[in-house]
Amino acid sequence: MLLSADQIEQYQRDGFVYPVSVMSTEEAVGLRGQLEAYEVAQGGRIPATQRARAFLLFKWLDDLIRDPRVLDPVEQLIGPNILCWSTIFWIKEVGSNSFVSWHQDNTYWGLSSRDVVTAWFALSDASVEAGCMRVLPGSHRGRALEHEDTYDDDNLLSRGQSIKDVDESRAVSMPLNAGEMSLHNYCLAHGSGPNLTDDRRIGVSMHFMPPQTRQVVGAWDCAALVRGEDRHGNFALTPAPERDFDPASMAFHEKASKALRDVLYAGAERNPQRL
Ligand SMILES: O=C(O)CCC(=O)C(=O)O
Repeated sequence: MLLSADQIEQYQRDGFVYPVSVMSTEEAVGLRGQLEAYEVAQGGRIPATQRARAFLLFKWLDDLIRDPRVLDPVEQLIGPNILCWSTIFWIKEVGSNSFVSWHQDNTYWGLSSRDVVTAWFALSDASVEAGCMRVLPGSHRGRALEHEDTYDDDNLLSRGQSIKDVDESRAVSMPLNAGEMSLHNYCLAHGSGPNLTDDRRIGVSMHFMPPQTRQVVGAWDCAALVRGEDRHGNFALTPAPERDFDPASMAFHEKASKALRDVLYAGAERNPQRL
């Protein structure tokens, strides 16, 4: 579904737009089922080392980052040539205290562009009670806010990075039903509270950027070319898995995950290996 002119204007002004319908609840439940079947088969929750860049591991996730229902609205925001830099699973278990502190992703990702879009796709209902994402409208247009690393055990972020002073009275919640996504600029301040429901809250974020973007922190980085062409060559292009745990893309995932950790933990005092 394409964004309306009003939605595009809202994204530019406020830094986010939601809900954007991607697929039916049934189809999203099917994707959740594939993730959970894998968890059952390997005897536990998805390991931290497979939270990021798992489009190199799961065919269904590689299909999702290339799905026109995801990319058509993204193209309206950043143009026809699109790289997917990473994906991250965000899972809040029932009864856990998992949360995401207020943060701006451009502070940690080492990317040169301000035009990076996060599509956060709901694999389960992400209601206010389930701890859906909250955003601070317009914060993507200002300066980078000061963060501190907290390393809080319940924080799903790599180093528990947290913006020091946030005026929460200005925050907007972005509840989603399974099968919907939100789109936000990665410079936007965002976070989320714990899941108070009796179902897991499962989302996957997909990070899209124009190919002229450069990695300015890491020595080597990679991305999937998901639409159009890349005339810049700033990122090694990732292979697309032909099936789940395709050996070629699995080997690439190992290298790609290490490169991501090198960027996310650059200058950090600790590395709690959350990704
Ligand atoms: O899943 C959440 O609640 C937060 C996700 C997030 O921080 C992100 O997608 O950048």
